Amino acid sequence: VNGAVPTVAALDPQALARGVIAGDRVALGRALTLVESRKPAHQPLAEEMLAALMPHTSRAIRVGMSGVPGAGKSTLIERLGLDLIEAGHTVAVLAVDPSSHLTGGSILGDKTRMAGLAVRPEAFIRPSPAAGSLGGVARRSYESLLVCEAAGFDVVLVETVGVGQSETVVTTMTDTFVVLLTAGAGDELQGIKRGVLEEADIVVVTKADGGNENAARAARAQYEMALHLTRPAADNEQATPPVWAPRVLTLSAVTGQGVDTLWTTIAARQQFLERTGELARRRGGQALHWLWTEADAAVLEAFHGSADVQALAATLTAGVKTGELAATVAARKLALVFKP
Ligand SMILES: Nc1nc2c(ncn2[C@@H]2O[C@H](COP(=O)(O)OP(=O)(O)OP(=O)(O)O)[C@@H](O)[C@H]2O)c(=O)[nH]1
Ligand SMILES: [Mg+2]
Repeated sequence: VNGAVPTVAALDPQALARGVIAGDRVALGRALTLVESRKPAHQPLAEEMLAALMPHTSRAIRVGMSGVPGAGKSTLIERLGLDLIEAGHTVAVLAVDPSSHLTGGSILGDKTRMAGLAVRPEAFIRPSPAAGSLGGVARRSYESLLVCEAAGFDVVLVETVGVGQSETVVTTMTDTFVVLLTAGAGDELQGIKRGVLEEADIVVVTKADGGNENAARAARAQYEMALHLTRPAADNEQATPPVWAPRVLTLSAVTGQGVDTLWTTIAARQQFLERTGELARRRGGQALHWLWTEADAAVLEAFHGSADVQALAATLTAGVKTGELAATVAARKLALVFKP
């Protein structure tokens, strides 16, 4: 399914877009490989294809799932995904993992951990693009999400590893941010960073099974208390902007108990977002975020690649090192010599 991108000459971005929209899985795999590609020759083709796909995007429920390694993200996504298919949905699973350096792909979102889901024709699982800067990996995942929407999936689940700064990056591309935690690991509060709870729309205490139910319920109460210190306890749709109060749930991805409540909570939040107009506002803001992130990256790359900048830098650095020239003054000289 991870269709290789044919040679540039053989690539027809319009035909690829038509294939994606028609639900052709080979075309989808190729389209995703194209947006993930770093080859300069692929970029204009990817851009033309995305332009053709854009009218078919923005149709799915977009959910981000974050949690430390081993928290149970893949197991939950498999369970939830299978339940959603049972209910008539189609599900795409993406991953954002900048730490991955395994053969250009990621263990995150690995199909072997979602074996039941991977074989379903109603599902599509795409591992994280190759390791790189967080911004670079996340940008590709954002484009992959758009491609999957154009392919007709009505739910997109994005798995993100909860380490470094990557845990909250899914909030720049999803409607609902689910944070997975477990009880009994001594991690109730410590180990989980404040910024993550600040951003969470739904907190899930998972692995509530096999005698772990009481610990999970206790952890849930603790997280609820902690959340209420900084977050509202009830929704307020009249406020500007409207306020969503984070929910805290317990569930087991192994027995399946509580997974239905997670979905009804995600669906309730989606209705809240639509009712209040927040969905369009949030997605518009996310699109602008990616506009400026991408523009910044492009300008920075051109700046560092500029012969003028490199030549002037070569003459300025010695003086900056010895202190004859202020670093800040040299920096402005470099910026002024740059002509795109
Ligand atoms: N008992 C129990 N075990 C679970 C549950 N969910 C996941 N596990 C187990 O926890 C381990 C890690 O689960 P994964 O789903 O791979 O966790 P992950 O968060 O995707 O991990 P990474 O992708 O490595 O970040 C596996 O051994 C699972 O079988 C659950 O609800 N109950
Ligand atoms: Mg996983």
